[in-house]
Amino acid sequence: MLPKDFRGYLDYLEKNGKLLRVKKEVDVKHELAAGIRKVSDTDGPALLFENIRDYPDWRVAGGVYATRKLMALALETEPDEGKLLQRYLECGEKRVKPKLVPTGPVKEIIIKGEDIDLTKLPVPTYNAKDCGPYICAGVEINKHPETGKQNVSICARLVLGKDKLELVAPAAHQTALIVLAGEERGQGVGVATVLGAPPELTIASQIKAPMGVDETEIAGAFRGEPLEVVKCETIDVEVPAHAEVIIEGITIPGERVFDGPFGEYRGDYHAMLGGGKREGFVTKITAITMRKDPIFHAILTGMPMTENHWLKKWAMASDLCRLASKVVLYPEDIKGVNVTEGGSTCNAVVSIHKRNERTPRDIIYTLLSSQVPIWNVIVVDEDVDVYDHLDVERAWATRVVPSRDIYILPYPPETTIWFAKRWGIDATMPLGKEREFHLKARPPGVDKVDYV
Ligand SMILES: [Mn+2]
Repeated sequence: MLPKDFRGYLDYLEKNGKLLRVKKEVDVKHELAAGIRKVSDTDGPALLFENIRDYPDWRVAGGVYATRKLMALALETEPDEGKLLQRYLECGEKRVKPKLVPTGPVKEIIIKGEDIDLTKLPVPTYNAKDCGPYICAGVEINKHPETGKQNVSICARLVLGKDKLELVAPAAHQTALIVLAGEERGQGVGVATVLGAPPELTIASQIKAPMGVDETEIAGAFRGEPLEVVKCETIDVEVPAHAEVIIEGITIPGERVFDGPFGEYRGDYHAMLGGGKREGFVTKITAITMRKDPIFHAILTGMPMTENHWLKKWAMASDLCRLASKVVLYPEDIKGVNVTEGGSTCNAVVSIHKRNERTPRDIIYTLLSSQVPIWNVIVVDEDVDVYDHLDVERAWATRVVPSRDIYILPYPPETTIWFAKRWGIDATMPLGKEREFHLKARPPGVDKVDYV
């Protein structure tokens, strides 16, 4: 079982040779992010920055989930695509309720009222054109004002001043629905931002569980025992007792801010409303609680692959696998699902055992119409390895008749370009006699060659 707290987890990474302590002084503006970018591109290790310019009391961890191997350590499995997906498929269905404890290390320091000052936190500015410092590794926990059910997600949060944070929650996301449900009643909604969360909570936050499911229960499933939680000081939310920092805040009903540019997971600065700007909610910070020698957590996004993409990859693939399984008569006909690394988590490949010609179309429409934010789906036959980019490309290069096999979903009226990018490719072989012409040509007996 993994250590209970984030710093214990960093020690565990160090013991496994996957953590580098950085003694060199770095600036929160661009320099932290540059280090995380480098290890994201060179297969690790994770970084613990111990010397942050102007923030002597802080350390900053980054790149903690920046590679497949680091993800495998956090998920307690091997860095094998199939095994990683299997962990998500299993744990995503299980629920282990959190355990409320009276207090925990995250309450060692409690800051309230006039003493709250977000500028005292080492919040990084990441990509070159970003408009300001963003908290990106915060796991956001809030409660639906009607049902009282908690929701867990990760939202980008631009620092707007000493005691104000933006909350970026796109309209269709559960967090936005919860904030809007509060506004309908004229109420703010309490939002806790967890920094240095136990790994299983960060991982579980990326699963698109149905509205009303508290993802701290999925975190418990990944952990194999309940997540220990404490009550917040100023809002009705329960947060991990062993986190590094909790920022408590309340949304201000009706108040909005436009942010951007911000380097997003698609690898560009485009915001959802276009023009490089997007609308976000605003929260007033009501308390900050933290450990005595706190570790700030930074997560980089931008060009794939970063930890943002790794954290989403199998969470999304497992959600898509469940959806695709419902399209076919035999769930085992879904042979593989991959959210591809070059696609910035916008593209998926699904391999199937095809029994009739309409199944690829049905899978394409189902997945593209779901809550999982993907733009393109390629369906391939079971002889294609969804994790092998060469194999997938060969399938769509050789098995597709464009006028027949490309599906473009209609552009919904009165929407942004975001929702227009929905299309799919049926790259499966036609059933029947033609099939033999498309089989992979290989000489027999390659496995018996013993002279080389
Ligand atoms: Mn949710």
